[in-house]
Amino acid sequence: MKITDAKVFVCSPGRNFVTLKVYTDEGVYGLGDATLNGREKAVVSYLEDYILPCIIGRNPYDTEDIWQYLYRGAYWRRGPVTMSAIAAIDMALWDIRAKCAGQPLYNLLGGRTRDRVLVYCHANGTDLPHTLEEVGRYRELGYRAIRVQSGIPGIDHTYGVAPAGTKYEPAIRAGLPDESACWSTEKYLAFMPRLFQAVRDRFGEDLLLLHDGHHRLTPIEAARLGKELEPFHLFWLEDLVQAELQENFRLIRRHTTTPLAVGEVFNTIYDCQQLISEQLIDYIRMTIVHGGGITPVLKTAHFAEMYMVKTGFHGATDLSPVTMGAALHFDTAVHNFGIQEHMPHEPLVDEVFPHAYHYADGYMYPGDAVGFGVDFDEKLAAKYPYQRAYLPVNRKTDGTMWNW
Ligand code: EZ4
Ligand code: CO
Repeated sequence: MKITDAKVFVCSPGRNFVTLKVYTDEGVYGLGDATLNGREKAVVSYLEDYILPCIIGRNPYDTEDIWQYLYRGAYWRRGPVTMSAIAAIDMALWDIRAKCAGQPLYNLLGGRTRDRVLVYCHANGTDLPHTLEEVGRYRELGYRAIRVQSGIPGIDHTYGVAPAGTKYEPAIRAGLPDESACWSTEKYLAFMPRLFQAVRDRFGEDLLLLHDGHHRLTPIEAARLGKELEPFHLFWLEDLVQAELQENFRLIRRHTTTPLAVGEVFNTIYDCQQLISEQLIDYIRMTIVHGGGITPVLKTAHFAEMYMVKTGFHGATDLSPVTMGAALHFDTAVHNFGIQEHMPHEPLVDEVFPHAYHYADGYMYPGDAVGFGVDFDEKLAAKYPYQRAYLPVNRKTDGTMWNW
């Protein structure tokens, strides 16, 4: 079998997605997601100008050699643009392999190790009463695991919380980044124990509770937060600190038993090998699209399994249904799966990417279609051209630039 052609599609059915389609001489095609939120066109160029010409004529079964060729052969390694582009190719080739075998992808990755995939949703409110209302609403929808984010008294606009009457969405279609987010560590740390106390008082111990700190604390502040939230038994605290320095986590770990998750911005095993081998985290979030594809993320998961670190894949709306489909097959097959983030796409996105996976009663199911079970409606997608969009940026209350 040979790769005969490959095309990149950029569409914006409510938000931007970059989708790769790889064609073969046997009429089977594969899909890959290449979306890098806020930097979409850099990946398009990486694919079209540099990678695609190198894979035409290759045997699509050679996923290992093609991955190594794209990773090693570029000389310049790693980074989100490079790794998202390589990921798209790798995903498409695994999709082709599974379709040619007439099998759902999970049967090529180890088969079923579970019947269903535990997911967590996002509840966010402008203030504490609104957040409690949202947690209650998601609990009614059947979710067992809920990420709780709340507006903080004294801070106008914080991460993960949408302005009243809108939905949280991690990119804004506009000319320039939104600079309205603002940050005060003191106010945040003072509020968090009150928030989780209120959630446990209202809903009891059964719900699995998660929270995303979005890289804003120093290690000692993160240690304090983990310690103070221990009575509320969180499922995890995510991205408390920026993670360029893996040693950061030694200090946090020394002080708290609250489980830690990190890695949605990671691109290779080298971003987390120390975190995993020193058992400084409990969940690794690097997922297929930003982690270079199925080939390397499978190796990372197997490495993590040795250290009892579980997967907890990123699954925000900026990861397309192609990634979600591939991730759900992966989640079904690997033994050390922990949880999967689920931030449902808008109905129009689901129409552009028809898929076999579904949500029911707190879990997701990959479906039994061949490949990832995700398709792409090119005609419908063409009606929604690319629109420039940025993630917001964040400053401290005195104007200092900080992590969003
Ligand atoms: O900020 O997907 O856990 N989820 C997150 C997301 C990320 C966005 C970045 O594009 O942190 O909201
Ligand atoms: Co996050």
